[in-house]
Order: sequence, then C-alpha cells, then structure tokens
Amino acid sequence: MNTIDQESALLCDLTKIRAQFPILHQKVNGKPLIYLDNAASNQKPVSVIKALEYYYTNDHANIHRGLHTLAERATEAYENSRKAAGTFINAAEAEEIIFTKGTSEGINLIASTFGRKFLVPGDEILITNMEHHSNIVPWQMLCEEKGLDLKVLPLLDNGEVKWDTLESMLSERTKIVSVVHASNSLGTINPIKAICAKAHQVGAIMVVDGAQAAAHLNIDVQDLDCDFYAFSSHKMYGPTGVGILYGKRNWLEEMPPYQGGGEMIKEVSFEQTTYNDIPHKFEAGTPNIADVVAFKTAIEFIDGIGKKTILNHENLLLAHASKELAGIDGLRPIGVAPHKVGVISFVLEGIHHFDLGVMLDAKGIAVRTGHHCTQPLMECYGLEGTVRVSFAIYNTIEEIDTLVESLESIVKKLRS
Ligand code: 7TS
Repeated sequence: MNTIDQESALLCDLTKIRAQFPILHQKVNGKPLIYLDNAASNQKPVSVIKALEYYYTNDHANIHRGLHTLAERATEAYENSRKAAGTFINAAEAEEIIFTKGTSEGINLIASTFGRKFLVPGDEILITNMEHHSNIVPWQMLCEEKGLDLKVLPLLDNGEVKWDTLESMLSERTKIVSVVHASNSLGTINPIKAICAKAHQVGAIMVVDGAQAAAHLNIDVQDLDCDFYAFSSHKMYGPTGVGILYGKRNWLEEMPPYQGGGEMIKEVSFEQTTYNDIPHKFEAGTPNIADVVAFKTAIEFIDGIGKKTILNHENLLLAHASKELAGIDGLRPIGVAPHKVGVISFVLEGIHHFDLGVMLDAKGIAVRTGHHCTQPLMECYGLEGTVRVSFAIYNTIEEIDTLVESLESIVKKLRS
C-alpha cells in the first residue's frame, strides 16, 4: 500500500471507530467538537460505557468477601481485569499488578513503601527535567522526610534528555531512577530499556511513569526490565479512578504495605497483625470495583484495533500537524525530538496561551493550555505555559486542518 492508500484505509476505519464514541458527536459553542486534549484524558467507547452499566445492572457486590454468587462474579471480573492488565504489559504474573487510583498514586505508593523501607540519608533519587509533578513531588516529600538528594537530568533544546550526562549523574548512592516513558508536555519518548540497564549497573531500581505511553506504545515490562511501571486507565479509553502499578514480585514482597485496613491483612489482633499476600497487601479497603472491571473492556478496545495501527495513525496525525502548524506565522513548537508520541506543544508570539485556549474553545476545539503539571520543564524553556494538542485514535486529518485554519484566522485577526 502506498501512503495515500494507507491514509484512506485508516480513514475508512476511522468512521467506524468514531461511531463508537458518542461524546464526539456533539456541537460545542455551535461548532462540531474537535477533541484534542487526549493527553489529559481521552474519551470512552460505547463498549466501556456499557461494561460499567452491565456490571452495576448484573454483577455488583463487594469483592473477595462473600461466598454468595454476586460476590463471586464481581471478584472474578475484578481479578480478570488484573490478568488482562498483566498481559497488556507482559508482566510475568498477574500478582505483580496493583490497582491504584492513577499514575500519581502508583508513584506515591513506591515512595511511601519502597522509599521509606530501603532508602537512608545521603541516598539519591534521579529524575529528569521533563517529569510530570506526579514524578517529582512524591520524591521531594521522601527526600525531605529521609534526608535524601533529588538529582535532575537536564534537557536539550529539542526536548530530549541530555542522556550523555546519565553516567556521571549515576553513582552507588543512586537508589531510584524514575523517568517518564513519554512526556505529556513535549511528546518525547525516552529510551527506557537502556536507562534501566544503566540504573541496574549501579544497583538502583528503575521506576517508569507510563501515563502517556500506555495508550500508544507497546509495553513489555519484562523486556524493559523495569522494577515498577505506573499508568492510568483514563488515558487509555478506560474509566477514571483506576491506576495500574506493576512491580517485580521480589520488591512487592519485600515492601511494607501502603495503607492499612480491610483486605490487606491475613489476621488482625491487638497484639499482632499479619499482612496479606501480594497484590492484596497493597489494596486496603473496597477498591474501585466497577471501574476496574470496565478497564478490561478498554484494554480489549485497544487490542481490537492494535497498538501498531494506533501508533501508525497517530504518527500520521503528528507528522501532518507538525508540518501544518510550522507554517503559522509566529508559532514556535516546544519539543521536536525525533521520537515522539502524538503530543504537540507550542507558543504563538504575542498571544497568551490562555487566550488562545479560550478562542479555540469558542470554535469547538478542546486543547489544553498552561504548564501541564510540568512547571520545572516550563521554567527550563523560559515559559509560563504552552498550548498543547494531543491525539487519539479517533482524531482525523480534517480536524487538524480545522485547528490550523482556526489558528490562522485568530493570528490574522489579532495582528491586523
Ligand atoms: N505522569 C504523566 C506523564 C502524566 O501525563 C500524568 C497526567 C500523570 C503522571 C498523572 O496521572 P494521573 O492519572 O494520576 O492524574 N497528565 C495530565 C496532563 O498532561 N493533563 O492532565 C493530566
């Protein structure tokens, strides 16, 4: 197939794919909605919405507790989601999957448990300058509590990490290396497997923030050889309030529990409490059962299309948008690394990003503006914020053309 055939084949499927997303078929401010804020949270296919309805209509009960039929059904559905999540990232065992409420909670869990148990004053944690606040603040809190040092790998102008500084920043004091797989503000994809190998050489563990990778890139935690991998269901066509934390069995077994309560114990007495086996040791209280159950349907949605097709399509959108946006007078893209997911950040000379966001919203176009929870990254580029467009499988070339036309007309009006 040549490029044009490929495009038209994808566009044919796109009609079918878009038909599965009811939310997309509405007008916002009198204009057809163009949803380009997928890095913040993407939309849900009918199958996921129906899975939630089905669960509450037929199967709901509390899990792991009752012997009655509904409790068994709910438990089975919940545990099937765990298995599906494990398979999705090629974990060696389903027990290595912990459900949290999001990527943020996953990283906080590692800091609170692994960090508290294994790190001592003088130890170092290494991150990069492109991290989301979720992969900065939990480590800062741990550093403050335990007298540790947070080290930061610098960035190049194009939005890549200056990886040639890695070896000099790693030492036997480095205990945790925590890096984003794909940046939410720049789109940059980081070479996680190579970083893992380097971290392990000095005896550090490797944590990966996979929030922006899970819906787009093939993830194989065994091949990456990372120790932890955290991601969020709501950024991969699934419900909000579900996070997935993968951890290698040996660490999860050695780590103390995260929170205390029901489910995470074997036996409780006032003298002594014994903790449950993994993964239950890390899931105190009644979890977000319905959303976890429907998360499996989101995985099936992604697998049904295939990561390869998703990535090809989003790469097409990325290439087209990058080219067309570059033609707009005064537009400066922020983050032009050669390997990127479908995220484009930019600033427009003389126009505040918030104003642009409001003007685009008036035209039915949803983008994110601001610092995108990456303030240190913005500071590094001397910016307060950017406009960010981010793609999902349901976005089209026509939507990008409308975005570009809208930006051109805004620029023309404001500069005339
Ligand atoms: N890490 C990265 C790279 C992210 O992009 C986000 C959310 C998180 C962690 C936190 O995920 P959560 O599900 O726990 O909230 N990113 C964004 C964003 O770019 N715009 O809104 C949320």
